[in-house]
Amino acid sequence: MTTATTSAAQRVVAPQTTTRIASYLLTDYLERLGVEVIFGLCGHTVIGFLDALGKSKIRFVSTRHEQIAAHAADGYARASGKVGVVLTHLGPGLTNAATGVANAALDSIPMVVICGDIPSYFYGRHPHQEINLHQDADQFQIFRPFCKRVYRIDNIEDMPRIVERAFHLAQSGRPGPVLVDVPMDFFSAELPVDAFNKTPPEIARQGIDPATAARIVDALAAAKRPVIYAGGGVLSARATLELAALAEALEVPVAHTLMGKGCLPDGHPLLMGQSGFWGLPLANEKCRTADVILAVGTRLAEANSSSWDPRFTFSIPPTRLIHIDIDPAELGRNYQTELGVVADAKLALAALADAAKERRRPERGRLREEIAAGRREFTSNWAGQRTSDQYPLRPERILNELRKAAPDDAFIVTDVGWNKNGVAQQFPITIPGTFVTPSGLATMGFGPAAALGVKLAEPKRVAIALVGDGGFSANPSVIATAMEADLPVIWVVMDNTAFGTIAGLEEMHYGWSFGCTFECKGKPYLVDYAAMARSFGADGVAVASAEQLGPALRDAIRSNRPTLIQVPMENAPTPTPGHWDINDIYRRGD
Ligand SMILES: Cc1ncc(C[n+]2csc(CCOP(=O)(O)OP(=O)(O)O)c2C)c(N)n1
Repeated sequence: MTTATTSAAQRVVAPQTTTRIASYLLTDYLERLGVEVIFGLCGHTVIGFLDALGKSKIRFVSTRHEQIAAHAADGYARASGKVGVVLTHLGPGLTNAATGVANAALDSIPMVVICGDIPSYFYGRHPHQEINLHQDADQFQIFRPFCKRVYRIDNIEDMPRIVERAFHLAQSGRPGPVLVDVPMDFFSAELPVDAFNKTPPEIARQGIDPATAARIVDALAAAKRPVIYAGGGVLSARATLELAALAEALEVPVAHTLMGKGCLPDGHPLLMGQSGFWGLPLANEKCRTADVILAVGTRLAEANSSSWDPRFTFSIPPTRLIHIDIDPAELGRNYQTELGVVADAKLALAALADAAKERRRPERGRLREEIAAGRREFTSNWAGQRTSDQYPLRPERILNELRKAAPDDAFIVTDVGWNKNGVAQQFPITIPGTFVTPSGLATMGFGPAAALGVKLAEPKRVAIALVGDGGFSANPSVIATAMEADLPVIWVVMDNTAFGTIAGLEEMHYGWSFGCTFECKGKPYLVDYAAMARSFGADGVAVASAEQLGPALRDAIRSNRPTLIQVPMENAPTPTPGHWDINDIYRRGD
């Protein structure tokens, strides 16, 4: 600072404002924020950033498709609890990434997407790959419906502030993706060396006040048929121990959503299982006939609520609903809600469990026996299939072999199809967070790519992607990335030569599966996925009988090499004890 009283000598020694190229300052800043990996794909707009990234401590995992980068960052975020970071080129890079980013958004995954854009001084003149049909340089708007915020940096001086805001917003409240769109000349611009001088605040999580906690505990304790309904928010808040403490203190049975699977270890005497269309009859029945439901960290979304039809999963009212969620928009949206609480699931459940411990545990008669019997009875429906030697294999046999071979703490990453629905319904998970699945957007292509990020976050643990042949072949270049980045992921491809789930649905309603099966010249189109894996330099195993699957899985786990196991499978539907409204829509003509 120069003032009238500053001496000439002082002026001479005053530090000069030094500057540095912005991309180097940006990578330094990302390092300071704890970013350890960025998933992405290059383009002429981002090589200025890549140059700095390559010289930093941050790892760059280069994928062959931006959707893979976004899913891998998503998987990394789920397994590590940190923000997933994605780097994309403009235009096609950004549109390719959109599916992965939208999938993360609908599953509330913290993510920051850094995207290169056209040079700022060419806005609107249609330089190479600019999207400007409605507004100059408005490609960033493509992400608007599924990002918490989209930033285009219009002044280089704003870069530090915007990047700080992006990391703050991605993680705070209900987590989600934020876009930072950077005109490529800004990566090369100069900024003062201390420009990135502010980091995101540490955020105190929102708890629940004692009076509200007492009111909820009173309601559960006094209820005749209470249910705790756990969503993915319980897992992302790492609140499973608090959930167990509350359920046990008040002897309340627990049902869960797809994302809530793993909220209590399988075999816990109060765990009923998933509700809804692909749920368990026991869970649907207890939810439907409950007098009080405490829902925590859930959207009460369609599939798990049997399209909100009161005959199947939830009948609210007369059931009284108490709902705790971090996002006020979720409260009261689908059901009449007696009490909504905006709070962090971990703090809220801990407070409830503490308040509950002071009460006498209510007498619930034969509840635990009923739960055990209900689960046993449902499982007995496919007891034969679990050990069936048939070839192509029964999907239940595949799950059985997988559960026996995979360590308890292995990550099971699914895609969509039988894999997701079957695992959610029939596969025991004992360690919270080991089931990773796409719920809200439920896109094909998630599983094979998300497993890469999961493995990177937890390199010592096994990561197995369980996927259909449709979902896998959407983007087989995940194998190249696994090889290049040395990520020994296992892909189990459940090969029914079809988009099987949809083929089955069409067959059920229309008597054929036109447009849903893989055919070539009128015959099933068989693809050698195992050979495809070998061509990438990975291991590839084609299972030729049911008994080969277990050893193939164990070998793959032992080898610690990227391995694809191709398992021919019957296209059998997943049981659907609940309801999905779409089934009433289809009409058949002649
Ligand atoms: C990108 C995308 N397109 C379409 C769908 C609709 N869809 C849901 S399940 C499914 C079939 C998946 O086939 P596959 O991966 O082979 O698994 P399977 O159903 O045979 O178990 C499709 C097409 C989707 N979820 N995502």
